[in-house]
Amino acid sequence: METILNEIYENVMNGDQNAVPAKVQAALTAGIPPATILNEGMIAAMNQVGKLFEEGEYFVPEMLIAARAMQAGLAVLKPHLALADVKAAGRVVAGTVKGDLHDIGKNLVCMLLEGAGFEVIDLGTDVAPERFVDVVKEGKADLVALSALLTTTMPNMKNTIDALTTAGVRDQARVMIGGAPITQTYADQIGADGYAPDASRAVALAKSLMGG
Ligand code: B12
Repeated sequence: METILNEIYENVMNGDQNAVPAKVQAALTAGIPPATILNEGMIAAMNQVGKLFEEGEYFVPEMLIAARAMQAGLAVLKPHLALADVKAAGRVVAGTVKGDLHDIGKNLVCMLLEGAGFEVIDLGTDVAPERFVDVVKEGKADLVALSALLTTTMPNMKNTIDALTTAGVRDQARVMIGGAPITQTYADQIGADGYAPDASRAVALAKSLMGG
């Protein structure tokens, strides 16, 4: 088990887009739990990539190819993260806020929410506040899930909440936020309804915000 997880870790770090899906499949076949593959193989590798970037050893291209390798692996993992036959638990509109292109964490949150029975409208990355407002106005979402990975784009979470308030629809949906630089303190500061540090706790949070 250790060996194959180490291989996944190395392959994500090195951005080996061809090796990662095959290794993830091999790990699943070997009976390693999907959450272990995700956390100990893939997310651990992305954290190391971030560290190397900070230390000046990796540059944007290396981050990008590591991200692509991770996404290739996630595609294999996805059906195994989702639970079958669960009924809709609520409707979520999700997106990475304006100015921010990071989507791996947001995609994972969406995958696990879907797996838990939520209906998810994923607006993608670089999403302007007005686009979230439109979906809420149309009555298509009970929850708004905002992701930000950059300290410079975090204020767009507050801008989105403010836009919901200005549009008079703030009370129609609960807002949950997350992403590496986000904290509970920040969530409280900007008037979000909840924060979660990872995708599985995002699901628990979403359920509790739905009153479940
Ligand atoms: C991959 C990556 C990239 C890729 C993104 C590809 C993609 N498709 O996403 C690329 C190469 C494009 C990129 C670009 C940049 N990046 Co970058 N990137 C990363 C890296 C290495 C990994 C991020 C990641 O995917 N992590 C894995 C996922 C699973 O974790 P996660 O996103 O945190 O999500 C989890 C939780 O946070 C939570 N969560 C996430 N969203 C939500 C939402 C809700 C509602 C909830 C409840 C929970 C939740 O659940 C998730 C699953 O557990 C991080 C380093 C790091 N440690 O974060 C740097 C990092 C975020 N990047 C950084 C920087 C500086 C940049 C650039 C500015 C670099 C540049 N000079 O151009 C650009 C900005 C581009 C832009 N406008 O967005 C810095 C940010 C520093 C800062 N303080 O702001 C970091 C921290 C690297 C570093 N250590 O310096 N990056």
